[in-house]
Amino acid sequence: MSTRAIQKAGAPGGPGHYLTNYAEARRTFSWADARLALTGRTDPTLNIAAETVGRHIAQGHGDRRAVRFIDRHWNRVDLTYAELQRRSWRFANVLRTLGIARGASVATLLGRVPELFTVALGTLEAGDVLSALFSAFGPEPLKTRLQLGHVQVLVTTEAFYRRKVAGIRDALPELRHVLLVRDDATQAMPPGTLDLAALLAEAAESYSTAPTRDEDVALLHFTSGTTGKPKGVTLPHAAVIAQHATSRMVLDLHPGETYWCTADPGWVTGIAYGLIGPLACGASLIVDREEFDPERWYRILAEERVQVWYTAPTAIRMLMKAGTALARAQQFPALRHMASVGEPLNAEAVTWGVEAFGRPFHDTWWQTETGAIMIANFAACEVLPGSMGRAIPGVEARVVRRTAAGRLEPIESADEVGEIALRPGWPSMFTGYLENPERYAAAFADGWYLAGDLARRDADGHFWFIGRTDDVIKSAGHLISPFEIESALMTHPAVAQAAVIGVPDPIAGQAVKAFIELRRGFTAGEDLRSQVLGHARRLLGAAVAPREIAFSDGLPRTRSGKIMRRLLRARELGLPEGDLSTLEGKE
Ligand code: 6R9
Repeated sequence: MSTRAIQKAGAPGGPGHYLTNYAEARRTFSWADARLALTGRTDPTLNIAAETVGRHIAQGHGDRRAVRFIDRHWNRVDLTYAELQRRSWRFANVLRTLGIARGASVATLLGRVPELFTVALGTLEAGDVLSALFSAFGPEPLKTRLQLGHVQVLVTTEAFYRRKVAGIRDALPELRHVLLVRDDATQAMPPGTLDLAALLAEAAESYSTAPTRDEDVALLHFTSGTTGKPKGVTLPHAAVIAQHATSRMVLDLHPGETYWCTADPGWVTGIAYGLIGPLACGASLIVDREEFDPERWYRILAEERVQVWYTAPTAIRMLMKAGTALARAQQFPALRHMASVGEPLNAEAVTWGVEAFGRPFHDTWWQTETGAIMIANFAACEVLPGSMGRAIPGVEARVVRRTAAGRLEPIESADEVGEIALRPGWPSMFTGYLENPERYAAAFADGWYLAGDLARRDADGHFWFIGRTDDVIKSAGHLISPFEIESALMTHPAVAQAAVIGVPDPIAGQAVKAFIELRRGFTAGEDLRSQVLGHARRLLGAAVAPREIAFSDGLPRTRSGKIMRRLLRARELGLPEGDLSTLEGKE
């Protein structure tokens, strides 16, 4: 735990850090001030779209570049803040013309394309709820989420529609409209769809922003649990206050700076820090439409003169694997701050940053439920490689244990592992799990929100990640529910029972491994393995389907017949099986 701290010099010639003295920032920070710094008002109304885009136009920065999209052929498309506003207003009008009422759910199933920004901001302008879905999902997880979210409008591409949505459309009676980004305008539209570009072209270009209140739901993100369906996490419009404040305090992002968040919009980071937070800061965003490629990424960092970069451990480890020389072949004089999120950032990855870029990666911790970064290594502070950092100003975070009397109490010693607990009261905290108040209530006890992550906390308040309290898998930064994968596997006629665990993977952190028991009459073998794997990929999408399938004669079960994933994992990893009370976890 006592990895050597990386001391840092200030950023020569760069802007001063927003947070220079941690202790003082904790003493003086208030969410009321953070709100005022964003909106300039104290009344409890605000709208994310107005605070991220409209505000800069009102302040005379409409001509500033808001986003630059880079495509496969290195063509760049730039949108100014003013253009973003015009497009989002048009989309808000499209929703009204289609008869969509305020508060309805609008989902996107899109890659990192300009239309994503139009639809996301337009939906928020209109006071509707944005749900950005992961475009690598297959039809099954999409169906579950579109149903759970009562989604009325889906915006997707023609290709995604044909491949993933057309086949489940009958199961989505609440889905009123599907709007398509067209690949080929000469082809006929699939039945039951509308052309997004045509609707935007006909729509009026001005819109009066919906007067949403702080607590009105703005965003719906799906996250995974151990059992049952995914959880629909609702975040309020006030989330922008915390996303803005942390984009400044943690990402140290200044107006006009070039910023690159590599997260996909289908996960919470891609919306909170790939769109809302940095736009609220008045930054200039880089969006790469392509998938990961080391040379491409270095070229983007160098040519675009990226100043602040927010990425993830899996990507960093892939860059490390491609070799330090590749990074060193380029110069990154503009790059002044690098941060990471989503999975444990190993100490080697932090220090590799120094080797390759002359500066460490700054780990940050948060969750869909917290809506914004909660624990972080700050730009102006020394970095302890392997530590997630300290609680942000405005948030009290501890690790807690349960006393014999059943109460939660903070642990004072770094020697003891406990669960991360946060005192509620920050503006981006989730307002509920959709239609699951019991699960929401269960996340709170004794005045704490319990995050479901295990950690140690040292005397200076640095958090060191240990693991999760549940069986949820984090692979390449994506939160994956074992239950959802098991359910999909069990729809194959040969599969009687399935159990899914995460196994260590040097790059992705964890990889998904499935164990299956066969029905009578089926024989284990390579043929069947690839059939079941193909079936899982078709239903789930390759990004979340198991990487490995093993046949099992008898999966370990509790007396009540529940599969013991923890025991399975202990056996797989060669860990002691003895203490089954801990292996069982707290399902
Ligand atoms: C933002 C995001 C949340 C879970 C979280 C934890 C893991 C996130 C981490 C980290 C170790 C970090 N996690 N950041 N683990 N170190 N710096 O990722 O949200 O998809 O909801 O996942 O991810 O387990 O509880 P989400």
